[in-house]
Amino acid sequence: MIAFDKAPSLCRAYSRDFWIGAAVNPWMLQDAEYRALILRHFSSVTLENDMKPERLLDRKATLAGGDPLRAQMNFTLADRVLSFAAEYGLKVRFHVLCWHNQTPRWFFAENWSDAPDAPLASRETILSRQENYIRDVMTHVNQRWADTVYAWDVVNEAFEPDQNEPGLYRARSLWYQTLGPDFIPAAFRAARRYQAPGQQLYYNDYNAFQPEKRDAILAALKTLKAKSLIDGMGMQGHMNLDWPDFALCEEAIRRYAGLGLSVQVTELDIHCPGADAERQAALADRYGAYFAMLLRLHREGLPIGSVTFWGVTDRDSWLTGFRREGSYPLLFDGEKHTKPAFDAVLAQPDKALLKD
Ligand code: 9MR
Repeated sequence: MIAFDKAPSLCRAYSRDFWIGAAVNPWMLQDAEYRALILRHFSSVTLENDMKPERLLDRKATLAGGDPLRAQMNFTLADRVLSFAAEYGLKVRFHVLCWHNQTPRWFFAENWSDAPDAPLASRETILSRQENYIRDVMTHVNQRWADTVYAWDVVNEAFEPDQNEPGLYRARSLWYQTLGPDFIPAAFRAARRYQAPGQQLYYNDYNAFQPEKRDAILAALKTLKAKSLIDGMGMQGHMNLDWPDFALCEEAIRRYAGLGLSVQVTELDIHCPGADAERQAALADRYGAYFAMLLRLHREGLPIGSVTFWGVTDRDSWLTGFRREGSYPLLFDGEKHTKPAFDAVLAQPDKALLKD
């Protein structure tokens, strides 16, 4: 357990393999220690919340704009992080364009109404709003930061086996309710039009290793890939100490890559319900085994481009609030000291080298 600034750089240790990222929040960039930690150990960042539609969309400005098909956005916070990243040479994963969650209902309602029971707008209206939203966001970002953003989460979490919908589509999504399964190809078609050269378009989901869900995702991505609309699969990677079996993760990575897609781990964390030495040692073993697997696959030639942790320290992890029993899931503790899990992850590239 040493201070973050005494430890060898994590992203440098992985520089011949993949980018190592973290989900960050704009406030961290105002904090000298967080800034230093991020710049030392990570080569990629994702905004944890501030590029989501709920944060970008501005209803007042949309109403004032008077266009029923074109929403207005406020990019103040997103721009701040993008210009920080560009200044310091960090790469950015853009999260996220189309998601059922954290997109306000008014975006789907007739006349942009925010009444809870307002009728949903027509299919044609939503298709135009989707196209306009994707165009306006991507054009704004790419005007100044085309070289900084390397991947776009175009669609997130569209499948949900628990809802028994044909194709396992998430029935309760307002994207699905207004456009049906077409919302996915429509989103990717728009994103292809406005992406900058070199940027990759991703589908992103959690539990993407689970066979039933994996197969539903694979079926949809195969069609997208056949039309050259997609470049990669984002496997979020929210895991536990004893779940899932990494053999399932490996199998899934091979299947997605088998479609000709790149694979990124986009939201990695391993829920750990205690800060005690025993559980933190178990966490370290688990992270070590996971990165050993990723390195083995990468060195075998699988296109794994980046691995992003969902948070920076245990104190800022979403799991700390989400899990009633508390959680200590990341590589740095609340004091920004490295944990055994950090050492385990840091050690893997050298270990893999010995095996080469
Ligand atoms: O970490 C995010 C948390 O701060 C938000 O409250 C939450 C709300 O939906 O979203 C969290 O991030 C999610 C990500 O955007 C998509 N995959 C699951 C992540 C964890 O819930």
